[in-house]
Amino acid sequence: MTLTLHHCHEARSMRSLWLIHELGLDVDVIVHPFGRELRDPAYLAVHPLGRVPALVDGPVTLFESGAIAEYLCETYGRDSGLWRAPGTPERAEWLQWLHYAETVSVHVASLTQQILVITDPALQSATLVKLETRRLEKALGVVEDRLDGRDHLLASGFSAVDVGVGYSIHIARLFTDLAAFPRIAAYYACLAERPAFRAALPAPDAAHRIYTRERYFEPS
Ligand SMILES: N[C@@H](CCC(=O)N[C@@H](CS)C(=O)NCC(=O)O)C(=O)O
Repeated sequence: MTLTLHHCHEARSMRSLWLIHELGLDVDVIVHPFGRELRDPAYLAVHPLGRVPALVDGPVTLFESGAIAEYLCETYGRDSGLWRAPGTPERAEWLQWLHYAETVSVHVASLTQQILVITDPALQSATLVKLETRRLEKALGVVEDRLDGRDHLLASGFSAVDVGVGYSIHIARLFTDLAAFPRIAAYYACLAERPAFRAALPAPDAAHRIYTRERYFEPS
């Protein structure tokens, strides 16, 4: 069965796409422009809020990137090394870090909205940008601490949680300087070399990219 993934370039659906590539699964990717088109009634029948990702696997339609990661690992990745099964020693940590990815992403999403989606400077809030940047940096600090003495979030090595959090870092680095997080910077550099990560990136000349600049903050 071929999966169908509803995707916007470098949106949270990149998590699902990267994981699908790590698992070596076939996928039809439907790329949506990031905007009003997502509210098309046909797409609202797939995702009731008109957001991405949404995954269709035969009779199963799923939204929420964390749920999609659990579903893909449980359904297709039991022997992939990316999953930690219930009852195994790292299961609780695996769940925690899989969903911690969203704790990082909510701040990135808020910054995306303030800086890229709200285009009228009169409507942007410098206070909110400062606050969300600080909250993002706090959330990254937890990952930085976790990487003390480890190459990956779990002691046993690369898993789906590195895909989830790795995607969050991929976008977070557009809004804050990873130089302040040397372990994260080294971790991200390794993740970014993975063929599955690279396969999930848009082509440089792709239409409908959300992020077109190298960074959206002033380097200090
Ligand atoms: N918690 C959800 C968040 C989904 C979400 O908000 N996706 C964003 C892209 S990163 C989206 O589709 N935004 C479109 C919009 O809000 O109009 C998940 O992890 O799947």
